[in-house]
Amino acid sequence: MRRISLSRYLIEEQREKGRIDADLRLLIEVVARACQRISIAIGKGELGGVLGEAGSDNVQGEAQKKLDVLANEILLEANEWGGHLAAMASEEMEEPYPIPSRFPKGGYLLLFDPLDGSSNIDVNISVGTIFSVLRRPEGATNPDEADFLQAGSEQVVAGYALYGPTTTLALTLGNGVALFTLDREQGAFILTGENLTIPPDTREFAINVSNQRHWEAPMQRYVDDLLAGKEGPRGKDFNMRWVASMVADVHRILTRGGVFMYPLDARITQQGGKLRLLYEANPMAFIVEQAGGAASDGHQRILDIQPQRLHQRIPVVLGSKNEVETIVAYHRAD
Ligand code: AHM
Ligand code: MG
Repeated sequence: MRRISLSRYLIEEQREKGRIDADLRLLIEVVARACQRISIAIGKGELGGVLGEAGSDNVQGEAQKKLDVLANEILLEANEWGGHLAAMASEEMEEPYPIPSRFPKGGYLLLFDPLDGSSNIDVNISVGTIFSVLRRPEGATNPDEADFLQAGSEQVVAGYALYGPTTTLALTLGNGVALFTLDREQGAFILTGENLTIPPDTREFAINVSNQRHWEAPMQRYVDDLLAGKEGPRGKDFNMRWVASMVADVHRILTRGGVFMYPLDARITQQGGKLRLLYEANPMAFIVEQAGGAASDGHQRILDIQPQRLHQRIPVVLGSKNEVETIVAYHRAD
């Protein structure tokens, strides 16, 4: 493995392979730099005075943590002046964030969940940042919500930073998935994995099983069959893992396979699910597909869904391809 920096990786993707343009390269560099700053803030923990509640609610009515707010500000501030973006949208903001008029505008839209896994911040468990990049639609000089409503298959770049024992950055430019590890002394992301591949079969699943009684019938049946193990219809034992930070759960799947599920639940039917389509499900689905896995809402491919709203939520099933297909078959049989 060539231990090259993210900067060099991106230069090669631009110069030799022509896969990205200079603006997209700058965009990814800036997001990665913002993630480094978030990583430093998280690493200080209590000593940095960043733990605990911010005392406000976000657009989804969820209590914001200080780090949710800080990570959002870091990403906005880092990305607003470079000239590569036309607008941004975030889990933490009701409306899209326009690029201030004193700065030039570019051809891309950036969406993010600045700090995913908020319930894990105060207990020193891994959290992450998820991001997705779309093209600014032709003629959209001041992009509004409608300009962000593009199917996941339109994404040009997606990635996440995982703030765990090490900080890692998974990135897809639509041609496989590369992994970078933050070298804290150098202050640079270094390439540590290329062409990541999710094994098609698995014996590991991730779901918040405490919600089982609220799920729809096919998901209840599927998990019952997993729990029945060797003696059940699946004929093998399954292991369960649930970090409750989607980034960490997806990263485990990218590393060794598995399925991750956040299904529809009777208490959140109105909302359509728990996870957000545009800045959680879509970027993760893009990454997982690029690693040979699959991502579905139980019925259709996530990347094919036409979004209706910026903060739309959907059920999510993603990971090892054959297992995702098995889950879709349970839904079809219903
Ligand atoms: P968040 O964006 O507010 O942090 O919520 C999303 C998180 C996911 O990271 C995780 O998979 C899920 O919510 C955990 O939910 P639960 O607390 O129900 O286990
Ligand atoms: Mg989230």
